[in-house]
Amino acid sequence: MLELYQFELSHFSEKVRFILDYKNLPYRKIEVTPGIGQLDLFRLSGQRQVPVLKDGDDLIAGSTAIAFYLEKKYPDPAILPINAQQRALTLMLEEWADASIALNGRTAMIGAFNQAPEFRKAFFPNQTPAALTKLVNDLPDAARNLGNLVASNLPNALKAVVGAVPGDVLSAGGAIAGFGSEAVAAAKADLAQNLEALSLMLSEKPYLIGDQPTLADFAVAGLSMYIKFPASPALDIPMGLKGQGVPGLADNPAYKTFFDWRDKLYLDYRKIDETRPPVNTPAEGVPQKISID
Ligand SMILES: N[C@@H](CCC(=O)N[C@@H](CS)C(=O)NCC(=O)O)C(=O)O
Repeated sequence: MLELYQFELSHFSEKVRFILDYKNLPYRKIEVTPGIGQLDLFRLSGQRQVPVLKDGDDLIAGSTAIAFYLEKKYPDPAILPINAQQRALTLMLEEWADASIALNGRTAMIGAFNQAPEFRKAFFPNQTPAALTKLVNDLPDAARNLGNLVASNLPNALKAVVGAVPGDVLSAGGAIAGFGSEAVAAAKADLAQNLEALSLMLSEKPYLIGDQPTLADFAVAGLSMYIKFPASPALDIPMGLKGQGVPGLADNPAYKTFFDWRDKLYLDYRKIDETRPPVNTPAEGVPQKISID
């Protein structure tokens, strides 16, 4: 069976999961632990980022390389159109999604994490001790060292998004360092333009190019994950994150066409992984059902 080395909360991994599901390819997810697990990944693949696909003796790193590999080895159903113009547009949109949507989405989402306490809390799996969530949320201004200590305990969900951990992950104020308000505002402005373009493109047709889904659709849908976390049960992410996203974008009615389109793509093509135990265990203090046979 195919094996996907991934973070559940990685938008590049989501792009690949979409393609695997669309092509009806069963696969086993191998959740890489951010930080330590990436050392093993480096030994395996010569680089430390997810996604990496293992197919027998073949090992492919990077979402685009994986997409092209899958298209060659498992061509039906196709994600690259035959028609030259459509194929060109597909390749162009995929690259644009990888570069613009993915990077700006990450910056804008971390900006929201820094600025909105409720959104910040949603990153913690339900089983995270209340004391730790409180510590991160109430981090005092002069707590740089404490911040780094706490950073090493940040939920894997967040580490996956931030990348390499920790060192200087948290600034003195408890915000993720390196994501200043100007960078965040610029990222949000670029995303607003992208979302407007996508909503216009999708206002009269079901897919970005032609009348079948292509690599462009799966790249855009997957890589827009951080702008608004999909509510789909196909994604095993903390419950509190589902449907949440960057204020001003995720909740903006001007982009409803886009997010409705994405919801439908999830409904039609993403599959629920039945083999993996859910990460969303009940919250602390919530009574749990115990079944006795
Ligand atoms: N160009 C790569 C980008 C992959 C990437 O950025 N992966 C992120 C997760 S979404 C990662 O592994 N981050 C951890 C790190 O950089 O240490 C692709 O298309 O797959």
